Amino acid sequence: MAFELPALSYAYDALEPYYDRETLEIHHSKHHQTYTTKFNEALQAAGIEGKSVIEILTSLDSIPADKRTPVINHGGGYYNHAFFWECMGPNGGGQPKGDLAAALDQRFGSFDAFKEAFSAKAAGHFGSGWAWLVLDQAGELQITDTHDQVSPVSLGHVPLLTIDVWEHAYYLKYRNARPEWIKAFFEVINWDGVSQRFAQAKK
Ligand code: MN3
Repeated sequence: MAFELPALSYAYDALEPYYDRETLEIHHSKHHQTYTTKFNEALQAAGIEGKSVIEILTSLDSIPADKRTPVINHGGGYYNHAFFWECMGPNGGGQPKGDLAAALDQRFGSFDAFKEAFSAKAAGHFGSGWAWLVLDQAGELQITDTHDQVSPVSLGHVPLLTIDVWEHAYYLKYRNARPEWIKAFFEVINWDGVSQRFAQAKK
């Protein structure tokens, strides 16, 4: 059973003006579709079937070395983008509430301090990649970044929030101004979803 491009839970123009319709449509229907197609090709080449994407990304060592890189690149691209879409929503922005808000305050000092640190990680990432809020193997909140399409699940981390900082994610609207894209991203974060993942991971 081949992987399929996951549908968005909102319309292509639902995140305007922060994330413009044209960028979102191309990002989802072209970029994410290509990762999905090439992920299926990579799995076929490696003789992998019947596994979930999480199972695949957490057992990369079991893939023959000469077949592994396309699975990392396209499997990560498939998973990271599906995760990224869930991090945004039309009624997003603002600040988290409840346990997640308390945990961010405890770990980073305040929501504003978290926002500053996450934004700095995303802005400072060299080249293509992602910035993440994760729970590490010790269950601690960490701000991390990954290169290209490496996924935190392959590192034993539980992802809670991510921003795509590949140029394809923002160049049409924000051109080279990655910090403007990061600022806009905070206006569309679906904090309810982040809180649900945090609660689930803490169980
Ligand atoms: Mn992307």
